[in-house]
Amino acid sequence: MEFITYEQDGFVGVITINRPKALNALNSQVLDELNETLDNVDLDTTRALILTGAGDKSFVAGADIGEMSTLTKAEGEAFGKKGNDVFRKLETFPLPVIAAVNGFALGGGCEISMSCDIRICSENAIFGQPEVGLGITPGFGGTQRLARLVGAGMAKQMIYTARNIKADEAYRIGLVNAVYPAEELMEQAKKMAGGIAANAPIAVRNCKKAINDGLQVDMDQAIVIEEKLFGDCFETEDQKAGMGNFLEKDKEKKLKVVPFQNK
Ligand code: DAK
Repeated sequence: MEFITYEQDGFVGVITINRPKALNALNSQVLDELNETLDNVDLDTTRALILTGAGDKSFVAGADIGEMSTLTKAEGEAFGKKGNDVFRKLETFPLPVIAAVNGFALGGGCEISMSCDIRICSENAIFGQPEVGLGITPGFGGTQRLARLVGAGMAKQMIYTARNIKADEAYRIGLVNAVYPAEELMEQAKKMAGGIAANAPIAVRNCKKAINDGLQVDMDQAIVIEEKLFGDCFETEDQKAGMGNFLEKDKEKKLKVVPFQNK
């Protein structure tokens, strides 16, 4: 692959968008390669993913403006679908995905980070949805995911004004969970991913599905979704070992990683 690198570090997979000359802007090839990378993640040996950008300046500076500038309506739609399909694949991926935002996260960059489960960023990170300044609306789910994450009022302000915000403001409005010095960002992302990977994988996957699916429906339906996914954990090795360790009061054993069981 030319623009995506994938490294496996224990149970954690690190996906890097690697097009630093264009500040990791998303062109069709990047989207295709990202799609293929996700398809190739080994779900038996991986428990969490980290998504980041190459270099120390940019996470993703948006969709590729050069490529988009000449699109016809039909091509624009096809490009939008390609992006939306990959972003949705990330959002519904069976493993948790942490966005380690190491610089610019503009337009499609902000949007791809919002397709991840959790966002942490470096102190030099800049978030924004500048699309209205380019004569378009956010096209990779920005109007929907930003409003769900930070509330409609704040999302509308960011999108209508096209004003970028710095890391501390992104933290204040709840767009990111934590801000770290740039040199600590990946270490902290790996620490968080490792913490997730130490827990029962089927339970973690089911939690992701319960939260995501439950947010799309009313509370009565959401509780039914949770019940099903809760029930689904029983009779797994993870559930037997996790509860058995507690009941045996074996602290050492309790702290051990529960053996992975794929379903
Ligand atoms: N696309 C293509 N190239 C980009 C780019 C981008 N988004 N952002 C940066 N680059 C390239 C620059 O052209 C430059 O290339 P060279 O001239 O060196 O060849 C190189 O990266 C370095 O950029 P700068 O020289 O500009 O670096 P600075 O530090 O001066 O400025 C910057 C950094 C991030 C402030 C600036 O590059 C900038 O404003 N970039 C554009 C940011 C932006 O507006 N992003 C949002 C793009 S719109 C849709 C689906 C999705 C979308 C739309 C429709 N459909 C459903 C159809 C999404 C839209 C967007 O994301």
